[in-house]
Amino acid sequence: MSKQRVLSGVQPTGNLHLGNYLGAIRNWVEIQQDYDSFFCVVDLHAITVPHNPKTLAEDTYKIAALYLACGIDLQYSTIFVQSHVTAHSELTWLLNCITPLNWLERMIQFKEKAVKQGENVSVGLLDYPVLMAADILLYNADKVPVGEDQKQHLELTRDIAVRVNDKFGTKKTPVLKMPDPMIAKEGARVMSLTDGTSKMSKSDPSEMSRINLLDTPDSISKKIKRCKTDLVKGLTFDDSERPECNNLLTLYLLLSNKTKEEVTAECQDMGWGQFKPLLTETTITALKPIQDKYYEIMDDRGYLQSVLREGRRKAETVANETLSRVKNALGYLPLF
Ligand code: AQP
Repeated sequence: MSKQRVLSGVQPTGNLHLGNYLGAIRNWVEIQQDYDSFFCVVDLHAITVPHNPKTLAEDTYKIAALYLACGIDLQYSTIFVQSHVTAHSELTWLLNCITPLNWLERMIQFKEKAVKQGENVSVGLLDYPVLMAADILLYNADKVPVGEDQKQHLELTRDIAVRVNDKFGTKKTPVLKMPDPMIAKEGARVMSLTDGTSKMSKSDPSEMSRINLLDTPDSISKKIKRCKTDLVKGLTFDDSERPECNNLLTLYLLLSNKTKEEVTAECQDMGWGQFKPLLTETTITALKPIQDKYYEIMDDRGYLQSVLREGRRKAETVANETLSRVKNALGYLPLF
């Protein structure tokens, strides 16, 4: 029996942080052997907010190198750049014409990001979820491993697929495959170091709010030393009054690969003065091998390019087939 397919991606905007790693990439690494896995650098998404054309290409290389450094294995997975496969843009247009505007206007991420953009908010930002739907549906993905913040976009993808299938397919021959979200129990929502009630995010103006995968030991140590805590004695998970405590313990659990029971037993009587150095050491140790491998890969640009060239070839084969199927279903005059 052939393997189910997985598709996911990260935007080349800014530095990857522990939220991107623990909420997404680390889970990809864990499941990749069991699926036919496609991971893309979603550079078309990166220009839905103002971007710097001087750094976009380099940032794209960086994310691809980080995928490899985090453990994405080419034996099981395909890594490619979204804009290298033009079917993403073309399917987005077709889906745009089928998606009701009010479905997009109620997306939480759009509302949150639009507020920050003011008058300059682009049509692209509103359309972000349709592009994401195209990404997923092009690859007939069965599963989409993402953090909790992308759940609503996944639901929209499913709604779009249902609409296309109802309008242009039949029960026996649906045009598009229905994908399911795959959201990890722990790490699905890593929170900011400066506010345990908002998610760790690349666009937070404060560097102190996140730990980046490429942060130096010094910087990691400084950020954890200054992160927000509370005055309660002892450390506990799942206390809604202590979001920072829950977040920091969860980070420790994930980065040390210990169970919740083990972390509870180890940390329940600790104070912050004892726990913070422990979390610092654990974070530095967990990130070191990723950082070493990353710099090695970034130094070999020829290798990185060959990975992305081969990835594009594989991705294009699948994506173009789906695009043709959709165009046929919509009644387009085929090429002759
Ligand atoms: N804090 C988080 N906790 C868990 N998962 C997270 N993800 C992002 N933040 C967290 C997951 O990372 C994947 C890639 O995200 P992205 O780069 O495509 O875009 P994003 O969600 O917009 O990332 P940021 O850091 O949150 O950027 P901004 O600040 O622009 O909003 C996704 O699977 C996401 O769920």
